[in-house]
Amino acid sequence: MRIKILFIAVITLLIASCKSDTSVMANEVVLSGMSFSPKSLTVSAGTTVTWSNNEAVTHTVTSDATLFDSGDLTKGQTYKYTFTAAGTYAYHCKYHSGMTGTIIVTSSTGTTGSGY
Ligand SMILES: [Cu+2]
Repeated sequence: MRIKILFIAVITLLIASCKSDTSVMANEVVLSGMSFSPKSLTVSAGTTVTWSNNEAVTHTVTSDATLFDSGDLTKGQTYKYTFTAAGTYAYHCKYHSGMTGTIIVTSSTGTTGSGY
């Protein structure tokens, strides 16, 4: 009986940790269904964005301006890039022309361009 209670406790803990994991991964783009999800992601400067390939198709995360390139990402592989400057960064998958995405980086100070 004691083991049963322990088992339930462990399961509850596992479910709780899974839930907290999903909320932490806010700066993540998932590659699935032949698209980037979310297609457009807004982060503040200094943020590291993680791309995760969730399907059995090889994709790449390639900057339109050749700023970054993940190379081939097979299922389960991830790629990280840290955006240090504000701006709009368009990227695509070099294998699938319909796969495009945008990372919008806002100034980390929160100011919206006061003319400086
Ligand atoms: Cu692709």
